Amino acid sequence: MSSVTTDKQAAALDPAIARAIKSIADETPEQETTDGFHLVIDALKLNGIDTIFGLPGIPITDLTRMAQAEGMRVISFRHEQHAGNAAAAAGFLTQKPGICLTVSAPGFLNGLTALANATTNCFPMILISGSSEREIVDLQQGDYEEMDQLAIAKPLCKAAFRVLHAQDIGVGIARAIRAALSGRPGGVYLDLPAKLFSQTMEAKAGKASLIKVVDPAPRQIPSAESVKRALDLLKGAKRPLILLGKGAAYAQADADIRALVEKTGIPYLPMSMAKGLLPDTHEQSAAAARSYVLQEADVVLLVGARLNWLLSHGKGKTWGAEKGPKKFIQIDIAPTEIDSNVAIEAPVIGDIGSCVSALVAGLGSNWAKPPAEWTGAIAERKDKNLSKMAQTLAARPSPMNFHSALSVIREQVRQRPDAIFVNEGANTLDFARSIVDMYEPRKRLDVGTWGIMGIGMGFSVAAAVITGKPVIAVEGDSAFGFSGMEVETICRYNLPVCVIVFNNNGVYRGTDVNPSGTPDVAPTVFVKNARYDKLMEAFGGVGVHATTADELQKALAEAVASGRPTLINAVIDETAGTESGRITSLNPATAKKK
Ligand code: ADP
Ligand code: TPW
Repeated sequence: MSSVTTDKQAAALDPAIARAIKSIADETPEQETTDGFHLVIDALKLNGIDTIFGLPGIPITDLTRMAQAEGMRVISFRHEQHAGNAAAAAGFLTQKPGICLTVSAPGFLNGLTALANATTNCFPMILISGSSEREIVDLQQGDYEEMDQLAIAKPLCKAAFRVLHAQDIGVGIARAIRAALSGRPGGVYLDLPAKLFSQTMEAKAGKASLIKVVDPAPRQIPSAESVKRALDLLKGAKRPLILLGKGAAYAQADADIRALVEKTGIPYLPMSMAKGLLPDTHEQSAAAARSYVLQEADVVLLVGARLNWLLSHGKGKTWGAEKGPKKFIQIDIAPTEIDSNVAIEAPVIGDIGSCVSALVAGLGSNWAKPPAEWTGAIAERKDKNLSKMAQTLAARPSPMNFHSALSVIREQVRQRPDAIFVNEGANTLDFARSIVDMYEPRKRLDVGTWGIMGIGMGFSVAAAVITGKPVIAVEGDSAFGFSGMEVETICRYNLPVCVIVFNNNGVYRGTDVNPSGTPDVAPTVFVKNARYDKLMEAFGGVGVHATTADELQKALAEAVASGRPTLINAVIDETAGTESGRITSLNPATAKKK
């Protein structure tokens, strides 16, 4: 328990804070007291949270200083959205809520996109923002950075709380942790008005007011009937398929999932952030025959994956609708997810670990693996597609295209399967997802459910800070621009992050022309031949300008081996991409033409 009267701590602080602390202490000389600042820090530490991602300013600058003095890791960003994204990624990787700390109104709003995105992705995080005085905000009297933050945050996250009294900080943080982690994980907003931080209370009572959250994500055992229903359906399938989503990656039930796949012998498809739960080179992976298995499967077992737009809502041509309806089994912790898009024949509600192990236990010794006709047909398509892909990857065009650049990165990831792979862009994302194999769980972080640009540097910082492993961030040049300034953060903390910018001079491509003839360039076009590598050099990192696959390979290998912050400006043919990558059909103009 920290206390405002501890001399050692006071000495570690800025002299101004130390003076303030001393004056508070002088007022109550006999009693050891604590304050709002320390209660927040102690409550987080009590719950095993040792890292804060944030950006200082009134009223939380001192909180970041004190947290550091109290032994917490404080990672300070250049923009709150990236601190928020880092917190979300930390939540996904660790099953502990990632903490993002911001100032009021504008800082809060900057963090809010990340909070909403975390909630959409089912990642646990807590956005803690300082806020103005309630009395002034509620009467709209124009306080410094006035905003009713709690009201604004509420519809965009899983839960939102405000703490007004120091003695309630323990409860506030406990509720935030529980809300973020229990059931379907998500983002939580915690509003801490400036006045709260300087409130004092007796240290012993303060300590007693804190709560160590017990079992914040309790196992949720599926009902025996639901497991039986699912197994019966799976047993009767002629062309079964398992679909693994990022919920399965989050759940850290890796051994159970592997057992389910291998004992059933059922082919599986990983969604992008579930890649590596089993190595992408696994013989049961049907990723290289994706369209075939989605169309042909008769029974599909979804494990922590939603039938949202990323899976064409479970219907239509992608799912071979003309060949008759499919039957779905869905494992999810959120009962209301079931039937959200199509009828689910066999819902299995519970945590993935419990559900999957119950299914495995129910397989019995005489489980019949899927018919060879099905697995053989998949293998045939896979072989054909993989050998076609191998040919494309072997080509060395000049300038580089997405494939030749990614073939080099694919090889590096094969050599360092423990590296974290961060990925955003349109073509850069779509091609990397299918070309770069992942070998270990939770090594791929990307644009997620929204397909949002701007996660790149925040996710990279979190991945490096949390795991200490090399990070390889493969970024479209547009995508990189959303968080590019955080290369300074990467340099400041000397993180082992290698950013590779696929520079094709624009959004999707660099070839659009302004049809009007006025001097402005087209909306999708950037400054040609930009040198993103110089940005990393500006902060003391390594910048490399790579125009060939060999140059890219050498620079990447050096970056991974040295662990030095590196940015490789990989020059990609500006004609190589397609509009919106693989989701061209979602563009209104394209859709109308169809
Ligand atoms: P993807 O985009 O990879 O298809 P989604 O984000 O759509 O994955 O789906 C993840 C699903 O996993 C969500 O419906 C969520 O409720 C579920 N989920 C998350 N964690 C768990 C867990 N521990 N146990 C069961 N389901 C979970
Ligand atoms: C927050 C819309 C989707 S993909 C993309 C944008 C702007 C960039 C594509 O160009 P990039 O990649 O990165 O150069 P590439 O490989 O095709 O050359 N704002 C937000 N999120 C999204 N998704 C967009 C805009 C978009």
